[in-house]
Amino acid sequence: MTALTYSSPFPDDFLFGVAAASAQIEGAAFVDGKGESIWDRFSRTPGKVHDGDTLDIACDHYNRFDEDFALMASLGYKHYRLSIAWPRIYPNGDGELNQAGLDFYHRLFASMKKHGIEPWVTMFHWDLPQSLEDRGGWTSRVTVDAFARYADTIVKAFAGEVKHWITMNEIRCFTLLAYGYGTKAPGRKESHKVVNQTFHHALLCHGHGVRAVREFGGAGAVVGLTDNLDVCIPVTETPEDIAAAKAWFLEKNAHVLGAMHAGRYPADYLARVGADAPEVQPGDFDLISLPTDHLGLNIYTGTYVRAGKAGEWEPVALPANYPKADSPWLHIAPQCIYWATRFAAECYGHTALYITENGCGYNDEPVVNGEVLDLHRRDFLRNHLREAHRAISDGVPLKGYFLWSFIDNYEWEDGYQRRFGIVHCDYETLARTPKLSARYYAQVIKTRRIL
Ligand code: GBH
Repeated sequence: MTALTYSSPFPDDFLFGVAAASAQIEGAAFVDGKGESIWDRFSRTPGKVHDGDTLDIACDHYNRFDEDFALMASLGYKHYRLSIAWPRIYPNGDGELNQAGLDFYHRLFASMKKHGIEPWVTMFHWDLPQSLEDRGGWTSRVTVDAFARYADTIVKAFAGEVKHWITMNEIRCFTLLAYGYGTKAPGRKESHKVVNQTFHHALLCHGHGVRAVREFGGAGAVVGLTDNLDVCIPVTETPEDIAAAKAWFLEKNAHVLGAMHAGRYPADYLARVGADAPEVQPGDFDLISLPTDHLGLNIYTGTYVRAGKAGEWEPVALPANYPKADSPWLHIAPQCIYWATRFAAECYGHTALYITENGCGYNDEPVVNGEVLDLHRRDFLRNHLREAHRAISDGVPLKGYFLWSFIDNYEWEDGYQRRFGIVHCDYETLARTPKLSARYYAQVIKTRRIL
């Protein structure tokens, strides 16, 4: 009798990875010439971040990356998504180049290579140089010009070490949440018009990132955006609810993915925002709509949608006791993986999708006898991988999955309290302890099956 396994294997070309970001793990916030970032400033502004936690030390990855990559390799994790800290490269955003910043990442990539780990590099994961914020930040085209130069610099510098590029991480988080709601750095509350303009500038930077890789990335370099698109799940998998959910999806994602795909702002988006539409200069959309090689999706949760009485979509509110992780926004709805990837492929015609983040944050996870028994995270991972597997079986061109996060880290305004890692970080001793979920993931990667 052949042994029964739960799932058929993931396809041979499907890759499993882990993710993190510079500001959240590196520490060394003012070392080797690094400039101040908006998060360095924001975290020191009273009342903005849980417990006033700063990024000064974080996981001290800056000094411990070799040890971290050895641990990654020992667990069989061969793909790692990281980001480059813009203020290490250009401490003031533009102006003088900091060679020590480039040297740090050369050392880091050399260590990854030594340990057989492939880098997937995000150019911008929210740590904007404070000097640019002082000159308008994402509301200003000064930031676009500065980013273009930064992108050119890092792609030229690392073309020999990096083949997989991601331009921006989650546009709406550093635009809408940062300049509209004010919950993320720099914590501003601007008008709809200004916020729409920040989206436009972020899209332009994405375009410059693509351009830079085409010009300087060398043979075999690939590039795409990572978006945290608005995700929905049809309440019932009937043609009516699926059609309603798809209409919701198209509307909610019109200003980022819709615009990139169409090469202009979609008419229904422009009709909705009216006089608050962003100002667009000639040539902007030539950059924004440059063809990309892949699309990264950060998927954590989703909104349930059904067909309304008149046939259009209708969101269904979650009951108060709907299950969630300790992050209040993180309602656990594994089908988000299936529907986000399927709709992204269907609506925008992408041929290579990656889940560039998926994971869950919980607070209390003590190390007991050398173990962290995070069964909630193991279940989360398993249930979301099942939906990824299902998407692939249904023909969705999903090519990889990066788990957020390799290690507990600085969870932005939630500070160090909220732990997303599959490796535990003791913030007193900086000791690393792989959790049960890390060992589970290692077995999945090794067998290429959901165990
Ligand atoms: C990602 O953001 C980030 O890329 C990563 O750095 C982060 O650590 C990780 O996920 C875990 O949070 O204010 O009610 O609109 C996650 C996506 C979307 C989560 C917006 C917080 C705010 C909810 N984020 N959400 S609300």
